[in-house]
Amino acid sequence: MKNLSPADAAALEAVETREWLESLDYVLTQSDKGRTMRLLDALRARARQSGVREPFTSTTPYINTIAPSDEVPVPGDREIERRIKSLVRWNALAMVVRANRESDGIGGHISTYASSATLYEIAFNHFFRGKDAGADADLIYFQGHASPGIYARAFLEGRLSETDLRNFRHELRKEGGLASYPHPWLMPDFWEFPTVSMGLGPLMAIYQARYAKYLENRGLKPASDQKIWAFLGDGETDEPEALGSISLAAREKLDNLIFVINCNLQRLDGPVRGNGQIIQELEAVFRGAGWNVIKVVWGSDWDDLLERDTEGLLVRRMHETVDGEYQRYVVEDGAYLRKHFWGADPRLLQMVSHLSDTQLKHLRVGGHDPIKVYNAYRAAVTTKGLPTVILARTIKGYGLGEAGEGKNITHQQKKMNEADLRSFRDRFNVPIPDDRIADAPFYRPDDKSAEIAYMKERRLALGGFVPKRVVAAPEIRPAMTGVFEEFAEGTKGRKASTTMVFVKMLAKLLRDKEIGDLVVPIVPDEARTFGMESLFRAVGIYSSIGQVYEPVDMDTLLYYKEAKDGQILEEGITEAGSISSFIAAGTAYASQGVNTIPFFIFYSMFGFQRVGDFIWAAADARCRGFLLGGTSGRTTLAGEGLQHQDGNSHTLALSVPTCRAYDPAYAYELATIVEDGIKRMYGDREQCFYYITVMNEQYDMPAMPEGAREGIIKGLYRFSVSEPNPSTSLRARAQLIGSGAILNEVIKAQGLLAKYGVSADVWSATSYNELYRDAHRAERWNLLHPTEPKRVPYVTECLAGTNGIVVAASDYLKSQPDMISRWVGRPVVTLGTDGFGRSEDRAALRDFFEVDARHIAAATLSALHRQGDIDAATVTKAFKDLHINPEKADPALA
Ligand SMILES: Cc1ncc(C[n+]2csc(CCOP(=O)(O)OP(=O)(O)O)c2C)c(N)n1
Ligand SMILES: [Mg+2]
Repeated sequence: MKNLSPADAAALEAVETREWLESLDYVLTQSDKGRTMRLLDALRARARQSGVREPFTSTTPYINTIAPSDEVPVPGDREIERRIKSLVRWNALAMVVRANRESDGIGGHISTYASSATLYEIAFNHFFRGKDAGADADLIYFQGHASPGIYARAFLEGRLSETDLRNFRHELRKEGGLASYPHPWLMPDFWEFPTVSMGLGPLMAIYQARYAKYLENRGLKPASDQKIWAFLGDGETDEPEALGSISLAAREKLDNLIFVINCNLQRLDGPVRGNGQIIQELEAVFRGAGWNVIKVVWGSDWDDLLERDTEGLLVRRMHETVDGEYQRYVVEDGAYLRKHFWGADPRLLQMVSHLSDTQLKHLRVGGHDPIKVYNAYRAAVTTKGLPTVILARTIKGYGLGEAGEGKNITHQQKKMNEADLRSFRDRFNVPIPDDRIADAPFYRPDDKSAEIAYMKERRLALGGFVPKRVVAAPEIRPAMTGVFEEFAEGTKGRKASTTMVFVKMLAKLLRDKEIGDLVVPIVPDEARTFGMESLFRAVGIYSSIGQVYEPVDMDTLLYYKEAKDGQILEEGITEAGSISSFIAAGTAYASQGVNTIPFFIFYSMFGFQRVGDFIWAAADARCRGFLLGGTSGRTTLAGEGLQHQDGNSHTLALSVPTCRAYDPAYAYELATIVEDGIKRMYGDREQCFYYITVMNEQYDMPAMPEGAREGIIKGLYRFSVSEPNPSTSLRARAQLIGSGAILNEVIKAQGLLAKYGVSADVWSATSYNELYRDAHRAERWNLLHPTEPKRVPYVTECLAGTNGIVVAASDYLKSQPDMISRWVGRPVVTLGTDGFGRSEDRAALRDFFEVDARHIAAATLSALHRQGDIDAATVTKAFKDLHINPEKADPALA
């Protein structure tokens, strides 16, 4: 061969290739696929022995994974299904077009659903199981931007009215409207899972699937055939959250999980991988992670061409064509395709010589072919032992033609003129007469029509309509006797941290007869940090396969016990994964019908500011449970420095409307909050979840003062009163407010101030956020009811009968105490920890941030002097005694 001319060598190679392929075909027809595999293995081994080094490949050829010979026909009536799909398409488009005609710029998306209609319709008619399927009911994460299609189907099903559709993106209209995207907060009977912040859906779906297995393995849910479906965009997979945990899904053998990636090759601005192939790239990533990958690239029209591709030319051409070119072929005509795709090789041109340009143009891609999609789903739902991803090639804006199909502007296309509408109608055969087309009217055939009857019949057979959100779990009113009482007594001289108290409380809750089983501790590899290792042995760490090794600490009391029915979700170092488990557990009262109560404890700095978008989605999803920000407090977490010391999270928590955030100092405060929280969320069904910061500083926990309960929950109560000093004027008084570990500094400051003749009461502010919300509620009510007696904010009520300057110190941003200053009725001096943390011990940190007892006392005296309540000599002396350096750098920017 070496001496041959290039042309002869190529010809010889072609002959050789053909002979080999014919041999392979022979084996394929004569024996089974196993024989073929063995033969290929033998060839590979021989080549290796002779020094052939195959390049590593994690992909398969750019063709469908399922061979046509393995396909089954789609059951049911294809013609009716096609008509239904066309009607859904039309109404989805009309909804967006009309919304934008009425209010320019209101938004909405046509192209996403246009590309995924077949992916959804096949699932709706044949796969998705509704709530009536009980434990088998599927959980479905719809692609956020496909919502118009989901609404349009619900309209045809008779679940949404024409008014609802007209009020798409007009939620505030009198009759109500439809939310832009899947938001359970806004449509609690419809949407189950928020998905529109890209990347969150796929990650939450993985942990949802894992949580379903957890519930089954722990006996909290019957074994089922439930599937968790996540529909996502190909562009969305660039979000790290989308692919970040796919290895977990394979490791956990989540065969209840199906990803459907709508590979329309485009995102918002342009192609996802213009210079490459997103389908191949995703295949490599998912295969490498151990998923079952099903590529649905080509429609049935291509089967015959591929069958005739005896030399592998077409497959090679498919493989070498980049996505940017594929996108171009969508917008160009058949002649262009013939020239540029098929024209690459005369033999390819020959292969399609029997097809007209129009036929060439209309060779369908896989994601628009019901047979291909049906067979992919069929394979997915029967796959055992591993998760499945379906990579479906579609066309963005399918059917929009000139108005946007495959164009780079298509994602944003929301307006269509009469001609555009007419051609869309013609393409999908929607029975709207010419004289009405310009209005883009909604269209719903009569209830008795074959289409509507068919849709309903199919959904009935599959367990009812989807999406549908149902709260299936009963309300519970646990007595929790013996769980919280001891914390009201304090530690009687023994030192403890609020973290230790929390862990003890959690251990008792886990043993509670009524709700012990429902408690779900979640931790991202910080259990030892929080002193939770005693729980390992007590309730076990969840492992879907139990423990197949003898742990290194087997002979110790607190060994690392993994068990199939283990209760702790030890997630490893993933706050994003852990919060996804939290969301699955905290919404299980609806999605799985089980009232699980999650307690997710994490390094507080890596909570709100790291996974804040998930926490927002948790609120949207109507999540319940407890988030515990551990090692919190900018000056309370010693040593760890700038990235670890949290002074921010309460401010971030304020932004989440249903999040009740608390910064307790003492055991009884924490106990009161947790007990109240469980009752509120699971008994009263209040729609909220908790964020509680707990600290690692150890100190004596006092007994609960009489009558403190209500104040603890509302956010403020008086901890101690000191009588006015008879030797000074009555005005030399102060009301000192502290929270978290800084409360102890405030109490010390109370003692320091006494030396300067200032008597001070001490208050514990367990939640500035709650005080602020309460005050605004009252203020708003007053504003709207100008002639009625005023409502008094709780914080005003608390401080109304008191005297003296108000000084509030926090281990968080000064904005926390600042939030109540408007309602106190007199100036408030606020101390807080604005700025970057430092690696130091607590004393140095509190000096640096000016929140220790000395600075609290000095701030009080300084303010008292300014308002004329103490003289200059006293404050000057105090500054000297307390070693206050007035020229010290401002920690806010140091
Ligand atoms: C976190 C996040 N970033 C940005 C957006 C804005 N956005 C909405 S859709 C979109 C493009 C979607 O492309 P793709 O995932 O491929 O979905 P397709 O519409 O093509 O099916 C973008 C950038 C978002 N919704 N969420
Ligand atoms: Mg896309």
